[in-house]
Amino acid sequence: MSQARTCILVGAPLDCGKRRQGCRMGPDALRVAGLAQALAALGHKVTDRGNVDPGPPAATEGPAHIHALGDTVAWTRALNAEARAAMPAGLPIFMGGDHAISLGTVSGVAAHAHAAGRPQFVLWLDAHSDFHSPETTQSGNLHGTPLAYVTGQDGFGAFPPLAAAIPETQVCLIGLRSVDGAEQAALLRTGCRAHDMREIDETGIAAPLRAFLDRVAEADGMLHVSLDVDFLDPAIAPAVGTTVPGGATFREAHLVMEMLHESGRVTSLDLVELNPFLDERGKTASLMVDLTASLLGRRVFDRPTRSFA
Ligand code: EXY
Ligand code: MN
Ligand code: MN
Ligand code: MN
Repeated sequence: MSQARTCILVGAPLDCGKRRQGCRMGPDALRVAGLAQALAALGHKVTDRGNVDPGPPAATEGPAHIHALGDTVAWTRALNAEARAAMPAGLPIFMGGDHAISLGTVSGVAAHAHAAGRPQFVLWLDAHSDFHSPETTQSGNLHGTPLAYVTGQDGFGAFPPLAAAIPETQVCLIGLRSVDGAEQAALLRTGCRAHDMREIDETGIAAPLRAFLDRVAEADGMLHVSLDVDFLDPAIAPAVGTTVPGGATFREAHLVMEMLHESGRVTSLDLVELNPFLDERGKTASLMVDLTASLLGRRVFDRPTRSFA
């Protein structure tokens, strides 16, 4: 087993980034599925900071069709502060809650990296690009906006100003198969590396990931991984409200996590969109735990850490 880490579990039962409810049960489902025990069994020190309390909704204005804007702004402030506090203490694992948690978690880790003078990179594992702004979203669901916010796109005036926007060239998306027109246009204007499942079908999932990890290593970067349940194929991970057929297979997902472990670059993690109300006897929650264990070093056969630089 490689270096023991201090893993800091943070519950973020945010369930207001969309209308279908259930993600508020995500943190406890991951706890019941044995996340802490799986990491401790690998030799890591695990602390659970409980669930974040976002406080009252923020008094804010925004487009009328946006769902729960005040609540989501309050969550963003609270999770940004939680991320800044957790980063110096170890590897924070933010347990969602829907993907709107990343408005706060990713902006917080980016603020920490900026203060430390380190470049922040983001790997977005998701069927969706989550690259809408409150002005471009048709659904009004803010879980479809976090990556646009943390890279400094326009339209987030209701949200806290960023301490540091993440350069789009330091963002890699893998697993895409549901991207709206406005998101495509916005992504094309940026330097984000966006890899859809058609490309993965042709090249395999390792090629674009290895190229990205080489860049993180060359820059001596910090890497935040944001894992949305719907990155995975619905057949193996049904417990999410936004399933899209043709997702990552069990082995593709574990390969990604194993390569991330071997890179030695991961400094923070989101586990999002788990809706236990839609699960089948906990199989999705258990898979998310197993994938996190692979990210933290679980192997059939131990192998030297391979440098990607
Ligand atoms: N692009 C669609 C929307 O904006 O509503 C779907 C977004 C799904 C977002 C989930 C969290 O990944
Ligand atoms: Mn997402
Ligand atoms: Mn998604
Ligand atoms: Mn820009």
